Amino acid sequence: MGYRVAVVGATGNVGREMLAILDERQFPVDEVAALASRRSMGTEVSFGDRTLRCQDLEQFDFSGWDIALFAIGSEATKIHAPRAAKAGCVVIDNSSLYRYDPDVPLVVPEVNADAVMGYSRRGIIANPNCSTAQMVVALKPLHDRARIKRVVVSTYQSVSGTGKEAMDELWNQTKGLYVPGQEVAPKVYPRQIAFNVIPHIDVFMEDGQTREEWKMAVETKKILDPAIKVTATCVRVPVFVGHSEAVNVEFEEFLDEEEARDILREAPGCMVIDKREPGGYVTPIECVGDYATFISRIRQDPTVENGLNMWIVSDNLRKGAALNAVQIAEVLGQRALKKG
Ligand code: 11C
Repeated sequence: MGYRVAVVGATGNVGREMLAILDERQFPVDEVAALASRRSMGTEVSFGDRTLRCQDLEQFDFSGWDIALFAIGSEATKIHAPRAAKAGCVVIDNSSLYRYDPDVPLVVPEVNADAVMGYSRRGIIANPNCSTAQMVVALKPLHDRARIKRVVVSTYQSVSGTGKEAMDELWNQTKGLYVPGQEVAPKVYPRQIAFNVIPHIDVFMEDGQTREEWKMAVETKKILDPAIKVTATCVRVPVFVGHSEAVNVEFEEFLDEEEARDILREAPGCMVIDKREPGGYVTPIECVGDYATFISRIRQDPTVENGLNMWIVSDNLRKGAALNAVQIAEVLGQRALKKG
């Protein structure tokens, strides 16, 4: 006996990945519903070798459904997630709407799987921001060994984090630069993204940081340890899929780079590719379609007492979103919503 699972936002970048990963990981389903806004009603999406026709989210009755994986904007989530939870369907939400609610667990299974049980408070579990998810997977085993005090992170985030329109903008702008008269003006982003980098993701806050930068700090505290200080600079780069992060970590205790490498090699969800030679590291292109969080360039930072530097790369649509959501569903299935 399997679960009845609804994927909400099934036509989007993340929704499609959710369907692909449910199938790849053979999540035990009896039935899958693909839900989308009315204008996508009837659109066909793939679920393994099957084709699902999208149903109208507005009209969908969640009664009798076990789990809903939400990958839509916060405004629509605000209406439909409580409606699903009230009908008894546990919501795993990829938006930022509930992440900071103390009654909603924010979960990365490799880090705080036990927190899943907090689902019972509101019937909702939140999925973190993509740049946070991959970072905490790598930080957790190192924190367990040497206690992290402070993290300084600079991100190199792909345009798929913004959505399909942004991917089209990068593609069309890049092509347009080579064809006189076909230049494409910035629309999704405030500056040209082709052959450029933009130090701005999400909205600006009063203190000058962006909300993406704020999220990385606040979410790391909620998932891993409230004592860890995080300062971030988040940058959009002309890459289609895969977020990269240059991470500087300061620990309470000394941690040798060799030991850090060994710890990360054994850690769940982590894959170390770290040869000190040209190409002996991971770039976003190699991580696309993979589940792992890749760690390269692990090295001592001699400018602080107990410092390490590293380079962390992952598929932002997978570990940063869809995979993490399906992993949460797996934990929920094992620990709470047992079937069969
Ligand atoms: C980006 N990290 O790359 C964002 C996308 O809070 O879930 C995900 C935003 C979020 O633009």
